[in-house]
Amino acid sequence: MYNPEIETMDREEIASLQLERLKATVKRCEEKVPFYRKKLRDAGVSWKDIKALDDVEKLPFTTKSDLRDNYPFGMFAVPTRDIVRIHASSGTTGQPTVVGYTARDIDVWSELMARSIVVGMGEKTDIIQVAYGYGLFTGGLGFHYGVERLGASAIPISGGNTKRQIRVMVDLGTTILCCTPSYALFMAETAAEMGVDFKQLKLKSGIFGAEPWSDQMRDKVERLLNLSAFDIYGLSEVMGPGVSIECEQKKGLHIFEDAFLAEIINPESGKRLAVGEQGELVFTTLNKEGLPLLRYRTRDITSLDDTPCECGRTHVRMRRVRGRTDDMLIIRGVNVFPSQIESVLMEIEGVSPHYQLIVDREAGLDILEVQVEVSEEMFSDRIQGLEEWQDVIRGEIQSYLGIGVKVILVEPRSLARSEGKAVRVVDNREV
Ligand code: DLL
Repeated sequence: MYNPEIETMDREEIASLQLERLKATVKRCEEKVPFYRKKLRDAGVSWKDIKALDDVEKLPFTTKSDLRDNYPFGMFAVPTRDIVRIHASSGTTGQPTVVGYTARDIDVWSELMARSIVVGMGEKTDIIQVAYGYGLFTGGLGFHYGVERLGASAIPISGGNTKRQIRVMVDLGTTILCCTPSYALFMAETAAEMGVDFKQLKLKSGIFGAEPWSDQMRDKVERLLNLSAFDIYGLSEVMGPGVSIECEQKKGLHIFEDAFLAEIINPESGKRLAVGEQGELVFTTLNKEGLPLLRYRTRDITSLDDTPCECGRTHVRMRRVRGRTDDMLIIRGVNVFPSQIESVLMEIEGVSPHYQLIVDREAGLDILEVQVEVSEEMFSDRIQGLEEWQDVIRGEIQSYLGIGVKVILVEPRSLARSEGKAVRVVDNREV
C-alpha cells in the first residue's frame, strides 16, 4: 500500500534495495526472455556478475528497435495468460510497440501514480480530472488507477470536448487537473471564451507532462489557470506516467528509485556520464514482471542531480527533459530543441504560447521558420507594426541560438490546438 517513507530512505538503503532488485531483474530477463538470454550471453555477462550497482554498466542496452523487432509480445517475461493489460507507445513513425502488465505490475504502477499525485499536492479529498487520453496511451488509465489507489475521486473525462472539460471543472469543483501542458493552455483559452474565470474555480494544482515544456511555459500555465503546475515524466516502455515527478521545490523531477535505476550516457559513444552531465537518459526497471527492461535508451536528453533536496526526499532528481534526441533539429549544423525556442518566445510580451516550427531545405540550405501567434490584444493594437515586431523576435531567437531563423507572426487562434501531445515541428526535409 501507499508508502511514502521509501522516498526519504537514506542513500545507502536505496542503493542496497536497488542492487537486490537489479540482480533479480537481470536473473528474470536471463531466465524468462530468450532475447535477453542471447544478448547477455553475447555480452558475456550473467546476473551472477552483478555484485555492485555499477555493474549495471556491464549489461547491454535495449532500444526501441529491439521492441519493434520482437513485436508484439517477444520481449514479455510472462505468457500472455499472465498479462492483464496491454498499452501501446504513442510513436508516430515506424512499427508500433506494445507493452504488457501483469496484475502485480498494475498494482506497482497504481502505487507509484498514487505517490506521484501526492507529490503533486493530491489528497484523499481531492476531485481529480483526468484529461489525458484513455486508451492505448498510458496517460489516462495510469492516472486513473493512481487516483483510485490514493482514494481521491477520479473524473475519467479523457482528452477532448474542451467546453465540457470546463463545465465539468466548474460544476464538480475539480481541484487537480491532469493533462498535457499544451492541452492545459487550450483549456485556458476555451474557458476565457466561455467567460469562465479560473480565479473562481477550486483548482489548486495541475499535473502536466507527456511532452517537453519550458519553465516559461509553466509560468504562463500557472498564471492562466491559477494553480501550481507540476511536471510529471514517464514513458510506456518503462511503465507510463509516474517514473518521476517534481516536488514543490520544482528544481528537477525525483525519480522513483525503488522502481527504476537511472543512468545518463553519451548518446554517441554509449559511455556512462557523471552525475550532472547532460546526455541520454537510460532506465533499468527494478520490479517489473511483464516487461522488464535492461538499460532502456529513452532518447530523452537530461542530466541527474543527487544533491539533497529541500523537500526531504532523497531520491535522485532529473532535470526537466528539454527534448528527445530524435526531436532535436539540426539546422545548418546547430542543434536546436523546440523547447529552447519556446523559452525565448515565452519571454516576449504579446506573443501567445502557441507556436510551430517548420523546417525546409532550400537550395541545400536548412531554413527554420518559427510561426507564432500574436495575442488578441497585441493583434488589434499593433496590426501596423507587425513587420518590425517580427524582426525583434527574429533578433531575440537569433541571438539565443546563434543561427538565422525566419519568424512569421500569425493571427490569434490560427495554429492547430492540441488535446494531447502538441506537434511542434513540421520537418519537410525528409519528404
Ligand atoms: O507520454 C507517458 C506519460 C503520460 C507521461 C502522461 C506523463 C504524463 P509515451 O507516450 O510513451 O508515454 O511517451 C514517452 O514522452 O520518452 C518523452 O520524450 C516524452 N515525455 C513524457 N513526459 C515528459 C515530460 C507518456 N514531463 C515520451 N517532459 C518520453 C518532457 C516528456 N517530455
